[in-house]
Amino acid sequence: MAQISLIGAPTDVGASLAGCRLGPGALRVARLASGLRALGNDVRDIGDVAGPPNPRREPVDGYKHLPEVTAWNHAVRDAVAVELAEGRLPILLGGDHSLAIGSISAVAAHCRAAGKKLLIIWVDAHADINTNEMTPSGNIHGMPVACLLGHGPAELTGMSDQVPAITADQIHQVGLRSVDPGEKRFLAESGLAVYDMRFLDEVGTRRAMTRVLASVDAATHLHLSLDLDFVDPSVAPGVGTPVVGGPTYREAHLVMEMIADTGRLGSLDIVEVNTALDVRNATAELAVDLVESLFGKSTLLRVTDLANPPR
Ligand code: HAR
Ligand code: MN
Ligand code: MN
Ligand code: MN
Repeated sequence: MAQISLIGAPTDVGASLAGCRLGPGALRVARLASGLRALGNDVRDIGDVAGPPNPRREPVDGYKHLPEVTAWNHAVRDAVAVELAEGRLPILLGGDHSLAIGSISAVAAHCRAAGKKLLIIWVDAHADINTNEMTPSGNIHGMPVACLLGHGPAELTGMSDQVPAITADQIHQVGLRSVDPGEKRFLAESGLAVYDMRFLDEVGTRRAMTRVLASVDAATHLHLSLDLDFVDPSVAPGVGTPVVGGPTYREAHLVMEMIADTGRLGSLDIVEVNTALDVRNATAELAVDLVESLFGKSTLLRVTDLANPPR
């Protein structure tokens, strides 16, 4: 059981298409809070943080909406830091994936202060490791991993208590199938652990996740950054940048279930749910289903339930 805080960040300033600014509302309508409460968690919804509207301008120096992305990330960073300091487990409701800069910057600072070992599982169709020189779009939701590793504008790389906020060995990426040419080079050079779709196909989701989670121990704080475009678009249509060839409903659930089994989840981002492109809120409902599995929902009693079986 966890003390969970929901933090909404209704913005799409980092994305190409408008619409994921409605993500927090869609996740609430899909009953995220009550789903988590039904699993025995204490859930506090702190509401939405505030930030500037989407100016819909062209990129400047390779960055679209840098001042606006910076403002939203400051708000997210501060809100996540407050909840972590109170011993709670923050769930960021995005919003686009650029918000992971603020959220993970807060988590990284918290882990250093608390002497915890941080491992980030970045579950996504995309690598999100572009820089302003490599980006094909200028969209900052394609850049958060680079910023967290210290490659980006000072406004975004300097959001934690140190630069870089994290090192490459602290992040494992799962589900990638759309990686830009510059990103491929960057990934190879940085030595970041990538479990792409081919790897998941050849090795299988279970064995891949066993490797992803191999270093997790009692001192580990796991942060899951869950971009809903990770899941195949036939299951998750409500995302701004869908890519065919993703995990099925069940494969995505197994990823969540195996993370749940570690008992080490400390923070979570749920991002890129675009209601304007969704079908009857299916992608928000999928997100809630996945999060329930992430917090231990299972078909059968688990070993950990047996000491205290539910009635
Ligand atoms: N790689 C492309 C770009 O940088 C597309 C990035 C899309 N990003 C997200 N988040 N939806 O993963 O523009
Ligand atoms: Mn992403
Ligand atoms: Mn993505
Ligand atoms: Mn449901």
